[in-house]
Amino acid sequence: MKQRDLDALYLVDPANITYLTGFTGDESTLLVSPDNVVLLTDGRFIEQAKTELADEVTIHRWQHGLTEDAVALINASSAKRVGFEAGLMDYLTGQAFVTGVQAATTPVSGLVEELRAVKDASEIAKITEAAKIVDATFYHMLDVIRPGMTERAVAAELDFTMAKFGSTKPSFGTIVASGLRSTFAHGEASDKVIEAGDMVTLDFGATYQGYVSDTTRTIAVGTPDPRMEEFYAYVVAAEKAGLATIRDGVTSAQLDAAIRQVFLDHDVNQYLIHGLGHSIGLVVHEAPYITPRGDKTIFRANMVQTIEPGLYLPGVGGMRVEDDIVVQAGQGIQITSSPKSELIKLPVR
Ligand SMILES: [Mn+2]
Repeated sequence: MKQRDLDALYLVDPANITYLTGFTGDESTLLVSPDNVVLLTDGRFIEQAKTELADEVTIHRWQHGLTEDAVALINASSAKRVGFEAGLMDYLTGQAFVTGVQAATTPVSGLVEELRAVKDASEIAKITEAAKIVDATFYHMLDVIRPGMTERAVAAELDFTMAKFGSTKPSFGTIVASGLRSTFAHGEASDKVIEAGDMVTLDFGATYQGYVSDTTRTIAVGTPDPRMEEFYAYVVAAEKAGLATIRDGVTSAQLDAAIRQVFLDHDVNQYLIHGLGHSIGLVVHEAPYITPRGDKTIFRANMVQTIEPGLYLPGVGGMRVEDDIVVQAGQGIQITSSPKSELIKLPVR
C-alpha cells in the first residue's frame, strides 16, 4: 500500500481476505488502513469471525449494506487515496463504491495475489496433504472403474473417497470425461455410461485446511484406439519436459515452450487446446499461469504450480496428465505421484 501510495484498501475477494486474516466465511469485505483493519460482515459470521480473527481486527456488522457501510467508514476516516478490487466487483457495486467514497479511488489488482503466489512452509505442508489425498483416491478409483458405470457414479465415488481421506470439499467440480467426451477438456461428469475401449479422464482436487490440490490422470478401459496410446506417450513426455525445466528463475514463456516443443516435434500441437498449468493455493486457479505470453512472469522458489499438458483428437478421444509441483531453486519437486508412465488399461470385467 505504501509503494502504491494508498492509505486505505478495500478488499472483496474471499480468498484474499482469508489469506490476510484467517477468516474463512464469505460475503464479507475487508477495509485495511495503516492503523486499522475492519472486517465487514453480517450476523451469520459474527461468532465465527470472533474465533478466527486476531484481536486487532475490528468486526463490523453492517447496517445498510456491505458497500454502503464501507463507504461510510472510509468517508469518516482521513483516507485520501483508497485502493479497491475493481476487477472483482460487479458493475453496480463498483459504481456505488466510487460515487460514494469522497476520497480518490484507485482500482488495484493482484496486490494480495502477488503475496499469495509464494507460499510459506505451512501452506506448502497443507497443499502436500491435499496432494496425498488425491493420490490415494486415484489408486482407489483404479479398483472401482469398470464398463457399465456412469461418469456421474465414478465422480460420486471419487468425491466420497476424497472426503473419507480428509478432504473438506472437492477443489472444483470433478471432471470425469470418457469416450468421445474425453475430447472435452473440461467435461464435468455426465450420465454417459463408460464402455470398453473408452479413454477416461479424471481431473480432481482435494481441500486440506483451506488449501487445494489438482491432479489429472487419463486411463483406458479395455483397449483404446491405437492413436490414443501414441498420443499418451507424447503427453507424458511433454509433462516430463516441463518437470525438467521448472525452477526458480525460469519464465512462464520458457516453461510453456519446453512443454510445447514435445508436441511440435511430433506435429500434434494443434491438438493442445488449453493452457499448460497454473498455480494452486487457497483456490485452484491462481497466478502465475504457464503461457506463451508469460515472458515477464518469472517462477520463484516456493510457488506451487501445476503442469497439465493434454491432447484431444476430435472424434476419437483425448487425454491429460497433471501434477502439482513445488518450485525450488534448481528444480521442481513433484508432490502428486499417481502412476502415469504407461497408459493404464483397466481390465474389462
Ligand atoms: Mn488444473
